[in-house]
Amino acid sequence: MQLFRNKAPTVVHKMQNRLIPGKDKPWSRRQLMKLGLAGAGLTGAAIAFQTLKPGTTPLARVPPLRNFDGATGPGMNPMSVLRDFDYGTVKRENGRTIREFRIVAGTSTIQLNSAVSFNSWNFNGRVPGPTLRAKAGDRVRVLFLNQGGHSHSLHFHGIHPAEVDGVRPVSQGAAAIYEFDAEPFGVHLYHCHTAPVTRHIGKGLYGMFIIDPPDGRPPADEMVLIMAGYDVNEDKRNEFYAFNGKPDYYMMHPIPIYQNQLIRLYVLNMIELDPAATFHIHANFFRVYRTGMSLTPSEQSDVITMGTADRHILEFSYRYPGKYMFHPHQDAIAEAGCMGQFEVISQG
Ligand SMILES: [Cu+2]
Repeated sequence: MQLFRNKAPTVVHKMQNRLIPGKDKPWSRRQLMKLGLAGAGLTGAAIAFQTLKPGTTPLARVPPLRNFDGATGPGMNPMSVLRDFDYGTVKRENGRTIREFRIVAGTSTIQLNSAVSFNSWNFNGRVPGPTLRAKAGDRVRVLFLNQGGHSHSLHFHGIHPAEVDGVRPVSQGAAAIYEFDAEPFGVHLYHCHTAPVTRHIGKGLYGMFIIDPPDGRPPADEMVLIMAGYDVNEDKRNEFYAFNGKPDYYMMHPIPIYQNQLIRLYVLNMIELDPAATFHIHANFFRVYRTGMSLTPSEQSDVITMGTADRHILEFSYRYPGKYMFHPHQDAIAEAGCMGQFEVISQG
């Protein structure tokens, strides 16, 4: 068993793009010039970066991941997406915490099954994009570089001024900075908002944006599940569905969790072209924190209906060891790839 500190950057996100320096290093003035960002409010020098220190948070028990195949292409592994939280690089400016994220739009191929590959448009080489995580009241600064084959943008959900709402296309090779306060706390999302938006999201340009409450949440084994669809023949219908990018992945590779351990799921429905999807777990009930905007649950259920862009925190623990499926209760969606299972490991 491994112990992971809750609310800490346990996994270092590996940037796929060489233009972008490691997250602990500042962008040099030269790199900023190259990206067209110099003079846009950033001073390349005198930026002291530091990694978020986890502090003295209690511990949650998280099973180690056994060997899982990485055959889905670089950055396209749902198991590495699952518990990967990008806390950005943190620095202080005028007494405030600034959390800086780097997002690069690009293209790469996802193998949906042994026969079908899909030319994705994505953020940082992965579908879904990185799960960005801040604390309520932080200042969020997102450095966006478009290296994709089309114009793209970054539109965040949350409360912010119009000029950083991300509906203005950023052309190929260009960069933009989006800066705003992290509010309100909850589970949010970001996605490309360049028309036709359905196509840009359907190609893979979306990710989760978590704003933690000021005092955090109780320790838990936290994970992200994002539902999405793939319209591979462009007939305005989804032929495939997936959790975290890859159809049926968690059926073939069950998610290990411990018996009686509090699980905190951050669930987002990013399925375009279908009006809604449900989310159901087997042999259990979850507590629902709608949009993650409360510290007390509003209801309990074993199935919840989510329109496109709906997202919630679902908490539960499994009493008995064994394998338990989770999936939308619309079986046509589940059987086309949006299905997975937990493997509950005995604590006896
Ligand atoms: Cu786009």
